[in-house]
Amino acid sequence: HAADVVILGAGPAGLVLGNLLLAAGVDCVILERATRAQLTARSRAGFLAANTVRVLDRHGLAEGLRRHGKEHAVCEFRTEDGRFRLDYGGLGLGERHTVYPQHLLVADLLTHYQQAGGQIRFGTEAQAVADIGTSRPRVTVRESGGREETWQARYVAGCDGRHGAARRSLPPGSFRHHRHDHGISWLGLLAEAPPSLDAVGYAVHPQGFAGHMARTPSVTRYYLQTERGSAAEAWSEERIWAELELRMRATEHGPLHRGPIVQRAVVDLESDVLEPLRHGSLILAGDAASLLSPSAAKGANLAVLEAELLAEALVADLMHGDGGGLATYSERCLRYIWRAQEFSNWMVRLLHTTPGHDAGAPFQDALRRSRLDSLRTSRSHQDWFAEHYVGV
Ligand code: RFL
Repeated sequence: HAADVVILGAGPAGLVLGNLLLAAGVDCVILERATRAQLTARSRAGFLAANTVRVLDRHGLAEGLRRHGKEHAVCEFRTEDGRFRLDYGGLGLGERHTVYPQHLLVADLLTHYQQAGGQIRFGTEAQAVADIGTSRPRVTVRESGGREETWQARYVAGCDGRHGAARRSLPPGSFRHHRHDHGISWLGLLAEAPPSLDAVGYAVHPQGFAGHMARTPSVTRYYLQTERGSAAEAWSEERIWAELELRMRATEHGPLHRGPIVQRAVVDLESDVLEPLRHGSLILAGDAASLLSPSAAKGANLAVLEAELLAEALVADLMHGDGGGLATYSERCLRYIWRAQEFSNWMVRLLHTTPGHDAGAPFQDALRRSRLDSLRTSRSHQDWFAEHYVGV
């Protein structure tokens, strides 16, 4: 098998890239480990930044989110010092989020790609990418039936996430792997219940962080900070709601709309960056390039931004013989990646109390409280927050 560009992974990065290459007439194929049903049922992100919507709009990929997404521009902080709301749509650059569940976006992108005649192989797991130092890289794959095959390409786009084959295929010593474990874990929950407030809710509590994010009129995402290593199954529905109500201070600020918990999974807050993003004919985008802690909802947004940059660079190279875009792709993406990492890291420190057994904990905790106080009262701090919160 052969294609000019072999794309590994059909998440937001791989599918945006595939759609853009296809529209420009580039011969490409997407190889995806999951089945179509698995792919379009995986509920993850929901907050799309203004720039993400602009990118999707520019390429005619925003019809579903324009029709069913909801604009969102307010967040509410609940702390030991009371609560305050930031109407971030009226601050900073005046940009808003569009709330549209990631699995619906993935389904839209997939439908668009296939209707345009795009090639995709489901149930096809990339094992390794070889010969990346040449202009004929090869991808070995295993199909769900166990059959092994090889794809030959001019370029391979590694959009297969953090545990994919692209990362594994990088020659040791050829890249820097910056890693940070925040030492914090969240229990990510999906409740079949309408949102409880008309804002994103961030609750800072001595028992730990709790978060509230609307998804659709009947589904809401909640987060509960939990002990590292604790099992999601250890949380009964009763315990989840009791803990959410306690941390979100429901007695003071109003009850939560309860409903069945339909998904629960523990996420360790970790961040990493692989530098550089290009290794000869293998190029990384999305979570394969950099993982962000979910604290600031940046991952899917960066994936879309990088996919557009990569598509432009590949089209220039393959259609016009201009390799300039590919030469600077890594450097340009890394600027966005580190800005997003910086803001996500700031959010982690804003939202979590420091564990009490740490000797510096009371000092760090006082700083966090002061940081929130500044955000509550300083217009310039609020403008800074809004610009980085919605932007990528
Ligand atoms: P994806 O979406 O993980 O897609 C990678 C695809 O590659 C496939 N794959 C392989 N295919 C072939 N061969 C292999 N060897 C393969 N290995 C893997 C996988 O099956 C998959 O289909 O990566 P991509 O495209 O880079 O997109 C990244 C985003 O999915 C991710 O950053 C976001 O979901 C992060 N994130 C959020 N981002 C936001 O921008 N806003 C949010 O509100 C938000 N909320 C979240 C999130 C991530 C979460 N989790 C899962 C930690 C909430 C949560 C709970």
